[in-house]
Amino acid sequence: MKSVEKYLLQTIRRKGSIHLSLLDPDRILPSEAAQTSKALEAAGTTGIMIGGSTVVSVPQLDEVVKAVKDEVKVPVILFPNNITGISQFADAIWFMSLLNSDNPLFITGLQALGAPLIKRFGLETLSLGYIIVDAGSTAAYIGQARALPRDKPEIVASYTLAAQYLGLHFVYLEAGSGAREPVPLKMISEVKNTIDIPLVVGGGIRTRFEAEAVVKAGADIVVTGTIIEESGLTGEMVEIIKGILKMGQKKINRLK
Ligand code: 1GP
Repeated sequence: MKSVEKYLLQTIRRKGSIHLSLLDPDRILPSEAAQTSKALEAAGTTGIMIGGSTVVSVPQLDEVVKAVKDEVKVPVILFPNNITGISQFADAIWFMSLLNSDNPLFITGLQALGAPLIKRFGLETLSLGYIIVDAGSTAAYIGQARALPRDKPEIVASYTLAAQYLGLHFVYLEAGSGAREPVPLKMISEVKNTIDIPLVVGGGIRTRFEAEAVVKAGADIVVTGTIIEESGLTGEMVEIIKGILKMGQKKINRLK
């Protein structure tokens, strides 16, 4: 198995659940990204994801990735929304398919366009079935995602099981960056009870209470982005990481 994937799986096994930080290269200067990442690493984040719904400039993305790489030991993982989200300087890339898109471009098309470049750069790929739950989000609009009823968790669970059977290694339930509320807890637990591969949950998580609830419902990896931009590293961000690690530890204790 490749190294970033191994590290993520081992850390989930050791800590019960982990936090990944998302930085948008269009909204942060390289020096700020480096300092923020350093502080997030000290607070206990397991990795830095870099990506946004636009990525206006690839050179800017490269500068942010390089600056963060120079500052932290945790892996830097690209979270692309397009082929412009690929940087040769990262450790790995979420190689994702937007499973509930109505447009094949987002299911296999952009993947085919980006794959040769990823190979040329030698980037480690982390295969990911991506599902956008909230139809009102920017990500859903751009990715032409078909709305999934929030009160029908079994539909989302079927998509995630299909992802597992297709051989994808991770599944991501996305409420959308800055979403009013996180992915419904019932949906998370239904998915967790259906699949065996690690479950990533993100979008709209702004408090420790919400982060802990998401882990309790079954998330193995919790992603936050907006809260880092909004309040930097003050109080709540550190509390969110603490909460995720605390709930993870509880999971581990229960298994003993
Ligand atoms: C977005 O799930 C991530 O792709 C993070 O969402 O910005 O709402 O934390 P937030």
